[in-house]
Amino acid sequence: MSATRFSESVTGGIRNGVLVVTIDNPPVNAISAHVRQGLVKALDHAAALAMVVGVVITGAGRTFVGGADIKEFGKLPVEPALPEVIERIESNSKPVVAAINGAALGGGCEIALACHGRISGDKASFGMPEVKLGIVPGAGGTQRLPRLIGTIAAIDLIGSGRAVKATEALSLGLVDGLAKDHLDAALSLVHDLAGEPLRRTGMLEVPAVEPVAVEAAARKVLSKARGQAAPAEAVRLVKAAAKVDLKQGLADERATFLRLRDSEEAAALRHVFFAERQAGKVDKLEGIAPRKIETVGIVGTGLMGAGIAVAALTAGYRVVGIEQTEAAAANGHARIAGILDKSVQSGRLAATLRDECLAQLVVTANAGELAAADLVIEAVFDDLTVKTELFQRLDRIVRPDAILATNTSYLNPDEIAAATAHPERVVGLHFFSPANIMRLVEVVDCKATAPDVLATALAFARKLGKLPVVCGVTEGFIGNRIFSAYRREAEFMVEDGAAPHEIDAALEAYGFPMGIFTVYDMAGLEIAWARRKRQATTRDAKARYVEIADRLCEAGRFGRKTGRGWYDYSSGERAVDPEVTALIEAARAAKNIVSRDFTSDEIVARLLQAMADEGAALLAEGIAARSSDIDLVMINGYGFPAHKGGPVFAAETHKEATS
Ligand code: 3H9
Repeated sequence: MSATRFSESVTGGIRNGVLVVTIDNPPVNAISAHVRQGLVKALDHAAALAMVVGVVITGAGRTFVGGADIKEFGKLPVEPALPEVIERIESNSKPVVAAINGAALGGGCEIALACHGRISGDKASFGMPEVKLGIVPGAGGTQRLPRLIGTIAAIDLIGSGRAVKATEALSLGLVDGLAKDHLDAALSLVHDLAGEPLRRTGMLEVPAVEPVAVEAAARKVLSKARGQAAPAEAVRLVKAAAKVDLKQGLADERATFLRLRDSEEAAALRHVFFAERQAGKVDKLEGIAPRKIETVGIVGTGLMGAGIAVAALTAGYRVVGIEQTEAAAANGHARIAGILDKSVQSGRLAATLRDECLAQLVVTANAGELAAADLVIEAVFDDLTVKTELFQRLDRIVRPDAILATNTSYLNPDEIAAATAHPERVVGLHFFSPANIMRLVEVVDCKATAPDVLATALAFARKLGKLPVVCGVTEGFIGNRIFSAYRREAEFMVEDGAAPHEIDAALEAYGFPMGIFTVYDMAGLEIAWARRKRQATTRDAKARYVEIADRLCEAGRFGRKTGRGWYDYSSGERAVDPEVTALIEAARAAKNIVSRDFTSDEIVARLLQAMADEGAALLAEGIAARSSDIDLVMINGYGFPAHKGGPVFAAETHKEATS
């Protein structure tokens, strides 16, 4: 098959009377201008050759087409636009079949939808993740997908942005066939279709469905939208596909796409998209190979240790859990098995995989079993003596090339490392609870951590499906340092006149799932109180200190679990408590503070600025490598709304908008 080059990224060759067009635009075959130009030229070429009966479109490498080229957003448009290319495909007089080798996402899925037939390879996946970028599909997805798979399934896929694997795509009717050799199957489908009336997706009727079922599907998707515009717009467009003709539906979709593409929300989510791809990249690790990890030791199988164990087991590692007694080990085993069972019940894990995980798990009181571990993670009580003594013991048990990781939240891992014989093999892996669910891991690059140890920790976190962010040593690392600044500012505002429920309401309206005082009450107030008491003697006496939280703790108000904290929970719901209001007023009076009102906008602006200022300090100290890492930590570990881009990004945009 001799190849014809249609553009720098699109080539074609004739096989068995069919023009096989390959999109080769690494790394993900995004639909850059030259891809669009190449596809049109390829269709022209096929039309001009009488011997060609039809066209197959496929992708080179692991991806079919990863969607529109996001890097082109915000630049001057280059002809032809994707909707024109898609219209060319759908109206082509010779059959066009997609041979989908890998991910067909966004515009990639829209190309497949416009074809007259779709054959999926077994590694293919399909999705319209546009809402995750703050936009809606802009090349016919909202109009063609419901015609093919029905309104309800289309609302689910487009409104949530979730991707489906080949088998689910087949059962939904998104593809016509699933074949190991998808290219061969696509070639024969072209021959079957040649000369027959072509099934053009845009010409199909949307299957009729009960309106109540449509509303239920819409509600389900929108309940997770947290105030974002794109999911609601996507649902509106999909619903409209059943009511208006294709032309009108496409025009509405395009106008909505262009409007949202230029919105602040979309800019924020694009920032997050590229931030995630940058995270965990460390210049000094260029060319450094990670060590091989097969067996992971986890010391302490409480809530945190058990969560880490589940994350490691489901990623395919063998896990050795260590407890102090056999009875505690049995409990730890049961805790881990319980989390795995829950994952099976919620459909996140196949039952067979749970059994495979359990076969890879040992929990024992015999620390000697750690001799087999390549990496040991401690998840024991956060106390320096406990952790240093443990690491000294581990030093004598584990192999010389094994890595030791601490999951401390607040202690100084350099001090833990310094107590060991080989500080260069110590690294921090700060997981967030529940560790099997939360995506964020702060990977702490300690003073003596060897480069290949850091590279291994990063590779391990990625293999767990986590988002690793590298961070230097500082009290509380990136997340808790920013969180402390955020909490401090919120307490300053309470002292100055804002009520806790006003601050929470402003934060929740902004997009946080919970306001900071509600989070406090959920987590419990006593641990932070104990820390404040420990730090009391070393605190800067001149720095402003708000005592209200201490007063709450002294009154036994430790949060939700005691029924009272910043709020009262005696009715089962959070309620403003006059006792807390009186306590706050007394604290203001003691400092002669004249209380004043705060608007929601001012509350949010001050909290964003406090976080951004602390972020700037972390960058200046070299603790964080880039401001986008700070944004990711707060989004993935502390509920900061992704569609605002993270605190540093948001403070900047907020400043620009108000200046
Ligand atoms: C759209 O299609 C709108 C249309 O409806 C309408 C248009 C009119 N563009 O994730 P990875 C880069 S919106 C540009 O690590 P993986 C990425 O930045 C689009 N660049 O790979 C990274 O660069 P670098 C809808 C992109 O193998 C590199 O590729 N589509 C794009 O783990 C590797 O990325 C989506 O939202 C892009 N579209 O996963 C899909 N995608 O190496 C977004 C990636 O310089 N993409 N890059 O850091 C993905 O979900 C994953 O990249 C994918 C591969 C699953 C494809």
